[in-house]
Amino acid sequence: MKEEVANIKKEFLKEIKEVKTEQQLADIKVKYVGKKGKLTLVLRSMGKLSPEERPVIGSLVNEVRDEIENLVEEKKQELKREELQKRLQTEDIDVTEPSKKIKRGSLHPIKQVIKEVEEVFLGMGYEIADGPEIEKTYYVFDQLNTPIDHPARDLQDTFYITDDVILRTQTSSVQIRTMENKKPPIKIICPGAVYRSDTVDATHSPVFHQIEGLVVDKNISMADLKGTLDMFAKKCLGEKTQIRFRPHHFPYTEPSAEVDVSCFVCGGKGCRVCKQEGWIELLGCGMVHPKVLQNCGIDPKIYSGFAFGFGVERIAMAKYGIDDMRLLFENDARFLKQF
Ligand code: 2NM
Repeated sequence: MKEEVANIKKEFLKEIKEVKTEQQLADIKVKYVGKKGKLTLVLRSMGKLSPEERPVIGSLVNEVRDEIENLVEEKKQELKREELQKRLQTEDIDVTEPSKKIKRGSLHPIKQVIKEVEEVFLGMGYEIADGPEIEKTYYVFDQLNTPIDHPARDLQDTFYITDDVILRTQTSSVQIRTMENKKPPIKIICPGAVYRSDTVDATHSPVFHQIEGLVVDKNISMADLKGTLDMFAKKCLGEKTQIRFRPHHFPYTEPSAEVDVSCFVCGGKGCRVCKQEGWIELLGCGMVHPKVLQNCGIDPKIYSGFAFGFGVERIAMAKYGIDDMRLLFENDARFLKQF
């Protein structure tokens, strides 16, 4: 049996010399030391041997098996080196070849408008604030001086989670939280998603985006509000843009106004975008109601403030000439690619 093992080893050494590929190497390994390999079969047939011979042959077989496994591993490394050498000689890389063009996405038009507006207000010394979209009615209605029977609180208009937790219908809750936590001077804008129980159509969506602004300090007047909004309109919509104020009512501001801008498409002559009016409704605003300041622990005898808010989708639609709000939420790449 010793001789048999020696022959197997000899045969193996001859065969491994001829090996050219990793597959051949793997086959040889199986042939000699695999489950049904030649050497393994010797080990299996050891039952025939005498008890004295068994350990001698056993350790010989183990020795040869280790040797074979080592040689296979060495050969494997050798083949790998040869393969690499071959590739280094045959493949050359043209480092001057232009790389594949990466397809770059772009910001969603809503995000683009938000960023532009943020830039303008950052330039005027404002900070950007945000807060939760799931919000307590306390922050969205109570603190904003909205009466208990006000239609804005209606189940028809607002998504209620519980009696006193809702999806925020405006971002003013962020401004309440800021006023409660920080002493004036306060100069913030709050961009973010808001939710209203509206049916989807060309001009409505149950989720849309708002930007609200708030300034609270000593001696803040309506003149500051007007100057700020005039600057904002000119920076965002063009230097020729004019604004006009129309009286309005909000529970949280007094006086309150709606602000229109001269049409930034036709300049005021009348066109499709402004529906021949020459003016486009831009936002709502007013002087923060003394009760709201008081609610937040700010003394209205010392401080005053202004606030404003607008819907981002409406502005984006006017700015980019989009006639259906649904396009902004469908996320069809063919549409989005245009901006
Ligand atoms: C608007 C219009 C007018 C507003 C008021 C406040 C606060 F918290 F200071 F009272 N935040 N936002 C406000 C005022 C929002 O959006 C159309």
